[in-house]
Amino acid sequence: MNELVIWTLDWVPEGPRGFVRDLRLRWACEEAGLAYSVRTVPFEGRETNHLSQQPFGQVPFLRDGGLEIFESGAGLLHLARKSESLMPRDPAGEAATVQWVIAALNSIEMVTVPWWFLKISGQPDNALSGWVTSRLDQIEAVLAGREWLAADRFTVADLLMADVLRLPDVRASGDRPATDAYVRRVTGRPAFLKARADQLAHFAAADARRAAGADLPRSVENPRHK
Ligand SMILES: N[C@@H](CCC(=O)N[C@@H](CS)C(=O)NCC(=O)O)C(=O)O
Repeated sequence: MNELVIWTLDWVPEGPRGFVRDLRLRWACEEAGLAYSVRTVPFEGRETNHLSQQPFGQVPFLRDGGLEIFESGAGLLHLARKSESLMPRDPAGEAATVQWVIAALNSIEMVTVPWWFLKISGQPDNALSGWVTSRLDQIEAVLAGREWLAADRFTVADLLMADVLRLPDVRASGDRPATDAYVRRVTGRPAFLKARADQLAHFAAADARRAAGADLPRSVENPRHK
């Protein structure tokens, strides 16, 4: 059976909860109504304990039958090929969706993540601040003129762009009303709310098991799509 399996960490500290990137894949599966389960690799030793599945020691990665795919963007595009709800089937709509998926990763997140990392490492005004401001202003100008990034409808490009833009430090970095409205609109979708709640529940359950001294499970069935 070609069961979709999303891999994440068995536990993380409070800070990243609700933002661990398995949420992107959960969210896409929820949008598309695809059945999936969630399995885990240990947080302790993550740098080396799953390098055969994710060569950078990170999560998420996805299994689909005999296929294993790492990088959340690659996983999203794989899921988008399974469901028109995530990506239109006409060539123009598909090209626009892929283009904005890459833009979210390579033109926005590529700047915001290192900026954020320097910020939380004690350099709030770091060398990347100007670059972040300019990229966020540019995407603000795009979003001021349209509701969705591609094909005049929700696509996986919106899922990813909103996930990149919703980071609290990014949201707090300036007054950008179109971006705020966009992030609210996209993250108000029931599929996002369910994916986020499920991720939070997953880590809360891990807290409870750790407190009880029990082993953390490697597999968590998704209750909705079993
Ligand atoms: N480019 C990767 C980034 C993955 C990533 O940053 N994963 C984080 C969780 S959201 C992680 O595994 N962090 C643990 C670590 O780097 O040690 C992707 O999009 O999949």
